[in-house]
Amino acid sequence: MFSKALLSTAFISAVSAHQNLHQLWINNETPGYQTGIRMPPSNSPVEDVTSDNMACNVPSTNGVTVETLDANAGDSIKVQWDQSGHPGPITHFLKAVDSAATDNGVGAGWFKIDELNAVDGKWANEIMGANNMTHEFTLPTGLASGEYLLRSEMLALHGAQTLNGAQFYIGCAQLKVTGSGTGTCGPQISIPGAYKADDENIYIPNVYNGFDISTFKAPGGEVATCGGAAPAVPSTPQPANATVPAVPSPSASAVVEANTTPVASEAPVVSASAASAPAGSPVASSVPAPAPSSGAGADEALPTTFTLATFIAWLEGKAGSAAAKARRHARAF
Ligand SMILES: [Cu+2]
Repeated sequence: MFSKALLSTAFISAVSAHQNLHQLWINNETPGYQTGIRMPPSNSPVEDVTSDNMACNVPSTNGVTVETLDANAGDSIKVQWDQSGHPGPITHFLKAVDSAATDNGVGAGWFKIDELNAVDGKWANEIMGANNMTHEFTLPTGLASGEYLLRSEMLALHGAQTLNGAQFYIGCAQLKVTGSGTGTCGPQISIPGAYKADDENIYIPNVYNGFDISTFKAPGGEVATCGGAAPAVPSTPQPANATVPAVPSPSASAVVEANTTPVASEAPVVSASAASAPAGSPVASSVPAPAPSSGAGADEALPTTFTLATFIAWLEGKAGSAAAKARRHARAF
């Protein structure tokens, strides 16, 4: 059983955590806090998957003022995000660019190099939470030399039961890579473009009602291979004890926008269990599927057995219909 104290801590961190990527390490050495990263003007999410901001978040920092970091193909990269209890996966993408300092990242050429969804009932954010909000992966060994944008994406699904309710937290770092690869990496996707609001891994009507997180696969397609080399192997997550960091990151107190979330019942019903297709790939479209036989219940019932992540999600749903929605749409300005 979870203790009451733990639950309330979890609840607080779950509902108060907008987030940014704020630091990275290359082979365990960091250039410093926020160094090499284009920091957006706020820690608010992007929710319109068709927005150019899906590439590298809302532009604020001029990339020219951001240091472009040296790295080698095959290096380990560790990212650290602000504390977050928002349930969902983390993914990483690269895009070869002429200039990491000036390219805005919008459009084709992105390829996925890392993905962590859920392991043993714990979402990536929860696994990271037990590791000081860090996640580690490696740059593909087959990368060609050149400049790249590194895109870190944490997808928060606590609002995914409504269309356009999923939240994308995005941070881009600037890399200059030395590598021996000669080809390109693929499959490649366009951002924006590859994600659709009603993709089955973005719009999940039953996210609070029977959704099996073990079936979830993050948007963006398959992890790429480079020049025939094997794909980078994501680091082995270490789901430690379900320690929930007690200090939520300060989130900007905010002006609340009117929430005009579309009514879910007007949207296509997508079966989450039909998640076998490479979701989020450019060609993937939503798969209309029969409504789950579990019935029409719009009520969000907590299952008799549940994980902490499920409980947090359920709490948010409850906290939520009004307050949490307003909160999650809150903007710093
Ligand atoms: Cu948030």
